Amino acid sequence: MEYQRTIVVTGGAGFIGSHLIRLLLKKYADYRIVNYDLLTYAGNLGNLKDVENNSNYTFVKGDICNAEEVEKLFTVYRPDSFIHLAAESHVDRSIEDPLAFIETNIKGTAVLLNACRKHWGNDESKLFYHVSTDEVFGSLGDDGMFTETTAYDPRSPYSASKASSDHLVRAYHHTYGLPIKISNCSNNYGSHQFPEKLIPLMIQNIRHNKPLPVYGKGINVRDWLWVNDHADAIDTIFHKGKVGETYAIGGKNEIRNIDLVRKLCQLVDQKLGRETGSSEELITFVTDRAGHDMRYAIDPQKLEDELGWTPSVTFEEGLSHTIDWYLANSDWLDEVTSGNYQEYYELMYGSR
Ligand code: NAD
Ligand code: TDX
Repeated sequence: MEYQRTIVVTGGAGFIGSHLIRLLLKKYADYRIVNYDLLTYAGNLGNLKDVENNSNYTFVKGDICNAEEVEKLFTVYRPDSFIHLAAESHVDRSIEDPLAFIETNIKGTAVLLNACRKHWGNDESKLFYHVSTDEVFGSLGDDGMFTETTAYDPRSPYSASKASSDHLVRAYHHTYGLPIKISNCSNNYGSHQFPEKLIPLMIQNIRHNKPLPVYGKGINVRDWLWVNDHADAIDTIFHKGKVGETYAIGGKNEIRNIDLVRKLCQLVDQKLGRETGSSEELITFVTDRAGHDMRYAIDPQKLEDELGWTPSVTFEEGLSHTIDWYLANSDWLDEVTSGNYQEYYELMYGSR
């Protein structure tokens, strides 16, 4: 079959990547989607079981840091676009092991950019779409929101590595004319998220009546977006966004961590038929994250005004779907929290 486009999604076996691939396969029957993923602890092909036999979907196991493997990808599939999500994505891990983040997030992005530059030059029918985070902008006080023009001020090894990768992507556009787009999104939540991140970790611990570790006083604020709405925004920007531009993605949905954890306790209790809010007794305030950013908030006005994107669900709806998924897929949760996860948990929380 002649495909209209061949898109390589890097990190497609991860949380956001698997949702994006599902959306692209559903909407674009004439696209070939190549999922290029190293299957680290965060990658899980089980996230894509429902689409793995789709004729226009291919999985290739490979490392974005390996230039020879990336070259082979070009020889075999001749992609016209990359949507680049592969990364080390967890802030706490970046505090333990910063070099892994520099290797994957900076070098890996540079290897991909170099290959795209070599094969595409400045051909405007091609596209390198880089998926990034609002954490590159640093930390907000009580007021204000991040926009596309906010100055970079990354403060964790994770966000510094993502900021560096964003700069490289812009540098390849400016210097070599490589067609690029970048988006910076706020915190995502939804199904298939590895339970090192706040929401699935809390759901898993509530299920098992384990302590709920809230960092510091729990007053840090995050701005949450349902992962399917992020995938939809990426699709919108990929197709309608302007080359060379950046788009901020967020759902205008700020909440303090402690309020979110209490909400999760209430909802999970209700859904499990327990006394509502009884799990709040499990909340345990633990030593704060080093360098913990206080507040993130994204202003998505450019994306809404110029490209007509808006989130499809409220936080209440998204959170309810999300909890339902984890409770209905407790095997998934128990499987990904067996093995190495136990060591990770002990390292992060054992003596906290
Ligand atoms: P994730 O940790 O769930 O998935 C990362 C994926 O990348 C995994 O499948 C992993 O196997 C793969 N990977 C890691 N190293 C690789 C390598 N060297 N080569 C090939 N594949 C490799 O991450 P996520 O939460 O889905 O985030 C995806 C992207 O979106 C990241 O770039 C992240 O910075 C960005 N982002 C995430 C959020 C969020 O809230 N999760 C918000 C904004 C932006
Ligand atoms: O056990 C916990 N207790 C706790 O209080 C964990 C895991 C987190 N927290 C706090 C830290 C943060 O203030 O909850 C908040 C959310 O933490 P994470 O889920 O680790 O997300 P965050 O650090 O905000 O980063 C996320 O959003 C931006 C993603 O991990 C990044 O990949 C993304 O770029």
